[in-house]
Amino acid sequence: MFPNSHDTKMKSQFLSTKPLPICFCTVLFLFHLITPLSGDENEQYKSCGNLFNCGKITGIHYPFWGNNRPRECGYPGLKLECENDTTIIETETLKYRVLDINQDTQVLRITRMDISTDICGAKFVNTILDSELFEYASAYMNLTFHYGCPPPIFPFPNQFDCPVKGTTNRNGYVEMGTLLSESMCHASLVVPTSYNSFGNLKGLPNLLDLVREGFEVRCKVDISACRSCENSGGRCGYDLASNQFICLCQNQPPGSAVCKGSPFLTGNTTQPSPAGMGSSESSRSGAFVLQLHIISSQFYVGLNNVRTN
Ligand SMILES: *[C@@H]1O[C@H](CO)[C@@H](O)[C@H](O)[C@H]1NC(C)=O
Ligand SMILES: *[C@@H]1O[C@H](CO)[C@@H](O)[C@H](O)[C@H]1NC(C)=O
Ligand SMILES: CC(=O)N[C@H]1CO[C@H](CO)[C@@H](O)[C@@H]1O
Repeated sequence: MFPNSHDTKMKSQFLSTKPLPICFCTVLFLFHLITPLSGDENEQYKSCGNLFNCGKITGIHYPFWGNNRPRECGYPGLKLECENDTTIIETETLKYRVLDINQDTQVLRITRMDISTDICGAKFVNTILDSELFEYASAYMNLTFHYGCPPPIFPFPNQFDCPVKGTTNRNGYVEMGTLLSESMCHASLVVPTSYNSFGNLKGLPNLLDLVREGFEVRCKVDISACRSCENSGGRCGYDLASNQFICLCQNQPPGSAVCKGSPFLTGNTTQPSPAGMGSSESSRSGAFVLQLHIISSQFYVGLNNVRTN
């Protein structure tokens, strides 16, 4: 098996010890990598992996937070609440019922809580979007609700009756569009409705039903950095101290735009429980060590052949 020459035998024994230190170092290096960092560094990573679920709205993540998603997991102002399986988002002046969220397009269908719950419980404020956070996502049409109006001279469609503080007039009615002229009524408010659903209705629509169908807004918060972060295996968070997005990586200190990939992880974004993670990773690193063994023994054999020839 070994060459006869005493001389070459000694050489090969000398060479055979060479690949060993490489393997040893690799094992130490891998051991270090698969040992999780201790402490709170992964706390935010963990909690920002929670999804917001409420009634029919499920799987919601950055830039939204709320419920089991702490404040540092979403953009300020995009807090979602859950009440009786109803998702609610609140702005400075109004609460909105969230009917649908499409996280791919960042489009939300919302409706004012106040008027869609109780027409007489409406706050007399116009519906004005926070232009930093939202823009209209599709064509819409304003409806103007008038409250505390004098009795109409002729019957009016979409009339309603509500007591209003400060006047004995209880008549109310809904007008399409935004009223530009002075109204005879005590108060009025403007509510957007989806133009599409408006067009689909035949005859005189129940305008309050239109209000309940909501309107579409697009969240303007830029999530491109978040997408890159998630594609590198990270989770999206928000640094409340510096007021900016941060990429959270498992077992890595925050601060980089994307997570550092390790050569034996074939970068998939879904990372289950830390336990599952560890076991799959150690089996992968085991395979890697084995591969290295094969490579180094091939290297040894090759080298030996060169020497013996
Ligand atoms: C949730 O249900 C409770 C009890 O039925 C009720 O008092 C409350 O107004 C409801 N909230 C919403 C947002 O519907
Ligand atoms: C709807 O009403 C709002 C608030 O009164 C106004 O700012 C907006 O321009 C109106 N939009 C349309 C399409 O009339
Ligand atoms: C093994 C595995 O989980 N593969 C997934 C990696 O991620 C892509 C999408 O990003 C999935 O399509 C694969 O199934």
